[in-house]
Parts: sequence; C-alpha cells; structure tokens
Amino acid sequence: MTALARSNRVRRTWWTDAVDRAGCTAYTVYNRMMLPATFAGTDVDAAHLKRAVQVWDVAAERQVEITGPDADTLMQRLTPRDLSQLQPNQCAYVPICNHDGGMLNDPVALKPRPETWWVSLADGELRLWIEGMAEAGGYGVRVFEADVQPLAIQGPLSDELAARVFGEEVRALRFFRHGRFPFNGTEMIVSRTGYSKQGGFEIYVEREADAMPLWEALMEKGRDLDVRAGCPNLVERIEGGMLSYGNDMTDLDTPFEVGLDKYVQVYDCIGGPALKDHVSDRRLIAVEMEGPVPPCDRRWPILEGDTRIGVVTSAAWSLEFCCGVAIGMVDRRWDSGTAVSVITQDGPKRAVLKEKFWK
Ligand code: THG
Repeated sequence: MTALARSNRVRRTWWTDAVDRAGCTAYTVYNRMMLPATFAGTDVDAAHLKRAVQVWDVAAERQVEITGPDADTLMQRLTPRDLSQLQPNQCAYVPICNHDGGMLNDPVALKPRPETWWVSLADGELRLWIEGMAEAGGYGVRVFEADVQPLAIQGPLSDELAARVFGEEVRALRFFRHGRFPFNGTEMIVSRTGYSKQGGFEIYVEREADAMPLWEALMEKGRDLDVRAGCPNLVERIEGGMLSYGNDMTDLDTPFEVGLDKYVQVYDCIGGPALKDHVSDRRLIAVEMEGPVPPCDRRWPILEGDTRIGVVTSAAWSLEFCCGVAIGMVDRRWDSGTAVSVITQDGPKRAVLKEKFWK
C-alpha cells in the first residue's frame, strides 16, 4: 500500500504528533483532516477495543457551530428529527437531508450552551449547506466551523479511565447525555457517545493548550488498564451496524432506505415533503460473506443467480465471528436468508443476506 501524502490541504489535529508516535500505520482523510484508521492492524485493534480501553483522535468530527437567536429554528429546519423534547444536556443523532430527502450527513448534534448548536459532522460538505441555508432563509445566526477537537475514550474500561481523569461523577452520565467536568483547572464538555458499540465518552476539547495534557493524562492514568491509542474500527463498526456516510449512504439514499426511519419524526423541514411521499424498493442490510475480504474501495455488485439485486458498501473480515461482515443496499424483494454472490475485485465470494447485524 502507498502512503498518504501530507500537506496543508490535509489538516493535522492537536494530537497528530502523538498519534504518529503511538504507532498509527494508516490515516484516512475526513472533512479534509487526518483521521487515524489503523494501528496494529484492524483485527488486533478490534480485539483490544473489545477488552480494554482506547483513546481516539476524532478531531476530524468537525463541529459546525450555529449560534444566535434563531439557532433552534434553523436546526429544526435542517433535520426531520423532532428536537422539541430534547433536554439541554442531550445529544441527538440527526439525519440531515436535501430537498429530495437524500442524506447529506448523519451528525451528532448537541447544545454546549443556550442558543448554540454544535453539529458534529460526518465526512462531507455540510458546513456550506448550513451556511447557505442560514443566508438564504435570513436566520439570525452565525455559522462557522468552531475549532473544537473531539477526543474519544472507547472500550469496556472507559468508565474507569474517565473516572480517574474527570472524577467519579462522570460515571453517572447516561447514553447520549453530556455534561461539564473538571480537568486541569478548566472544564470540558464530555458526552457518553462515540463511534463504537463498546461504550465510552467523547471530550470536546476547545483549547489547544489542553489537548496534549489531556492525552497524556489518559495514557498515564490508564497504563494498568492497558490503554492504547486507537481509532474508529472498520470491523467493529460493521459488526455493530454503525453507518459511515459516504460509504453506506450518500445523497442518493433517504433515511428510510438506510434504516434511520425512527429519526424521521417531523415533515416541516428541508426534505420533509419528499420524505412524506417517499416510496422505495431498496433497503440497507447486513451481509455475511466468505473470505478473504479485500478492501471494499468500490461498490461490489450483489448477484442472486444472474440478477443484480444490490451492492456491498462496506466490508471486513471478523475474527470474532469468523466470517466476512458487510453492509449492503439491496432490492427489498429479497429477504434475509437469501444466498447471493458478491463480486469483489478479487473475484466472486459466496454470501448470505442477514436479518440483523452481529451486535
Ligand atoms: N460522535 C460525534 N460525532 C460524529 C460521530 C460520533 N460525527 C461523525 C460520525 N460519528 C457520525 N455518525 C454516527 C453514526 C452513528 C452514531 C453516531 C454518529 C451512533 N449510533 C448509535 C448506534 O448505532 O448504536 C445510536 C445512536 C442513537 O440511536 O441515538 O452513536 O460518533 N460526536
């Protein structure tokens, strides 16, 4: 494999030097920023994530700040998820759609303070969309990319590590809630969120001066927990059915097609009318396949006999489940249990459509 060429166009994070030193072996680019993708290898990284605790540089989850008296109104205009009942300390996974109901992003949104939203982006161009919507609609808001860099703590020992660094109170934080916790004479926003099914937290670091002290405190206090630098893990997230924007969905897919139906709750928003009239013959589904599984860097056709019934959009080999795990988009007429073949760059692989993801 060839290396990623570094330049100013691909932004570093406050932890890039530390991530390099910790043995990162592959980066990907996400929101024009470096996002670690592998350390000891996806399998080894996944096994460690499932038994211990990792610290992830997820600064590439950029925060678009919407601030001003119309911030709530604009935010509700941007998503079909009903935000009216959200608690001030609650985070929300929010589909954002275009006028056709196509997915533009699937961020986590939260309010760090009244009249202010942070939209924690998946990879895409959403900041320009929000700025455009704010401008076109004449909303009383300012929209900009805040220099907030999230650092995640993920894995079954996350609570123990977080408690050692932020105090015992952090254990009481519920799933998708956030709060302010003391660190080094300042306060940090910590949420119980993150891109894995192993549990954990995300810390929204607002000042570069706090970034390395936090990293070092986590590494130091987690030594006996076998803490390691890690990153969003391809195998673990597919096993858990966590979607990746740009891979498993694009602006050509609606929230209904990618299984995000439960977040479509209001229709008085951008894309609402299209979503109301929505009918589709496709759905996202888990696919179990034989190995070896090459990198899924193109959409692999799924064939049932001679009929093309869909595509695989993400795939990896799972050591835990001893099979290839994949996410596909298929014609609704084919049910789970259907035997298919997946055409990879290394040739066809036997596969079967699955009722559920692995976790
Ligand atoms: N955390 C934060 N920002 C992010 C991500 C994150 N931005 C980019 C990317 N990840 C956005 N995508 C997702 C996808 C899934 C989830 C969060 C962000 C997620 N899903 C839960 C699950 O599948 O179990 C369900 C969440 C819910 O139902 O409310 O957590 O990880 N800050």
